[in-house]
Amino acid sequence: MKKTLLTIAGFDPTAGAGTLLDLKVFAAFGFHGTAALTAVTVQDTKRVRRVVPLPARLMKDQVSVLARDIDLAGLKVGMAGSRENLAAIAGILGAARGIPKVIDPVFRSSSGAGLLDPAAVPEFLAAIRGKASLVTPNLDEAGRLVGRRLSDVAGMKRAAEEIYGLGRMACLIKGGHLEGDPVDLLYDGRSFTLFGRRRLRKEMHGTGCLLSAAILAGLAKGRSLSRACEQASEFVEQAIRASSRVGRGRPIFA
Ligand code: PXL
Repeated sequence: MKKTLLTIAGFDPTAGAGTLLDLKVFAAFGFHGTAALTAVTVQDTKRVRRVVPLPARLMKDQVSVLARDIDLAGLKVGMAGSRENLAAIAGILGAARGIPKVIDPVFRSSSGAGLLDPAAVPEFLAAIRGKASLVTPNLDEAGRLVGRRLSDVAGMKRAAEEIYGLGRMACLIKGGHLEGDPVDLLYDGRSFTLFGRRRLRKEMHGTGCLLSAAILAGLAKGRSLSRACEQASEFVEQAIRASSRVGRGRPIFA
């Protein structure tokens, strides 16, 4: 029987990010993908125009009814959309024991739209503390979690230790916005692993969603955290190379 993964995230009509993208990644790794929506966005491949969070109760019911029927092999959380949804997500994570759980903190879209109130950072941490296998902030999101700007690998290392301490969970800080070649940094509470890549000339929408979905798939296949991160990083690099411009904005995984 095919194993099933769940993404709890937002709806991007272009399918370049959010739930629609996650389902494609799960399928690419041989899983059946399911999705519970946190919010609906109005956007094209250029920018986000509107974000409407769904009622927390509706989000929670989608997950609880699904999880009573289908045994999930893992779940990921992307854009939460609202503080009420964060509180409901805390309950969902607490109930989903013994499976990999990857949290991608989505605070803002790369085109600049706010996807979660910046003042909700403490609630974000409270919701995931001790309940996730891995959290995957980018440089900006990791900076918000520790309360200072990050600009180099030494700063990322200190931040990863702090985030581990805040939440008792492994942390992969994505260095795609570092100057020069990008370096992702994994800290699992004991040691650091660096994943370096050459900077590609191409920019793609949805790389954060793609990476966290691919890591979840690797973990659900039983891979170690560092192996799952390494393979997901290679998957993202291939996806960027293969991405296409389906509209008038940035290329997506299509
Ligand atoms: O890439 C961040 C992101 C995640 N989820 C949804 C989005 C976006 C960015 O636009 O719309 C639903």
